[in-house]
Amino acid sequence: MIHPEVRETAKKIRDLEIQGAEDVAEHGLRALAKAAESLDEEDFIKQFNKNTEKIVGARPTEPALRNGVNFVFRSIKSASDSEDAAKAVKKAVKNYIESLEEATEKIVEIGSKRIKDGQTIFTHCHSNTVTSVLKSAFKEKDFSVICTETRPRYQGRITAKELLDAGIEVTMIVDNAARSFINDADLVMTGADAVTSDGYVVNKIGTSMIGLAAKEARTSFCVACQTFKFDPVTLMGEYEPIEQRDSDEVWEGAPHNLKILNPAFDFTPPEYVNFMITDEGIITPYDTDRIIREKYR
Ligand code: RUB
Repeated sequence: MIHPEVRETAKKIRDLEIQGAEDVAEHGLRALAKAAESLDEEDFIKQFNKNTEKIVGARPTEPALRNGVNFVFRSIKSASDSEDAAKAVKKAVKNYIESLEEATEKIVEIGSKRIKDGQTIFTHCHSNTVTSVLKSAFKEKDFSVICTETRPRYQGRITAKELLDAGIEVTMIVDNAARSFINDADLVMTGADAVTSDGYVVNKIGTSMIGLAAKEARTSFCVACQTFKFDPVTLMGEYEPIEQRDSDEVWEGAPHNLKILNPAFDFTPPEYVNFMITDEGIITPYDTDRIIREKYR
């Protein structure tokens, strides 16, 4: 049985009411902890599995959530009964979320030092990690932000509102104007949903085009991201899945014979990324392989 909390959270995640990899992981795991409290004693593992599949399936390109789910599963291995297992789930979820939040705090501390007075920072989509870095930096420094609108779901508007509310000057551009404004920026900062063992950064569709423009314009490009988003399965040869979303997001009522493709994310190659701001400090995408081996094996 799928627990109502899991069903509802999975829907909110799929509909982007809950968005950004960190929030997806936190809400998804909290729903699983809630579900664990009332699962059938006899069939606990089977039912818990079904509930995790529902949450993880809501957005397949989210290793921070998947790594969290694996962490939770490891914690229930030695549970003697369903009550014990539910307690273990709750504790593991709490520990994982705390670690994720601590990682974000470290990134905020390190990342805000990278921003200087008078700079213009360019960002894409809405990353809680990036906006947290920017809001923290703004307490001591004065700078402005260019943000894309981020078609088709306009998450750039979330970024714009959040930064404006913090008092930061924000200019919004359409995604296609990225090349025209990249020279006005001192630094591009994006978040990430996943990072593969060979250093490819998976983030909102359009990130790789901005990375390419930044490389050509010699504008520094960085990614603010928790190492919890590094995907261990990519070390074992698996491809990072890219979520394909509904064509209605691109054109509702489009001609029926028109094929519309709507991938949610793309891969930015490591050579476009100057540095990454992580809970392990400033690294390059080429460090991903080492960190995955240390953290997940
Ligand atoms: C959001 C997006 C964000 C990452 C990181 O895409 O690409 O940059 O998820 O976010 P969507 P955070 O709106 O489709 O979820 O730093 O908050 O984890």
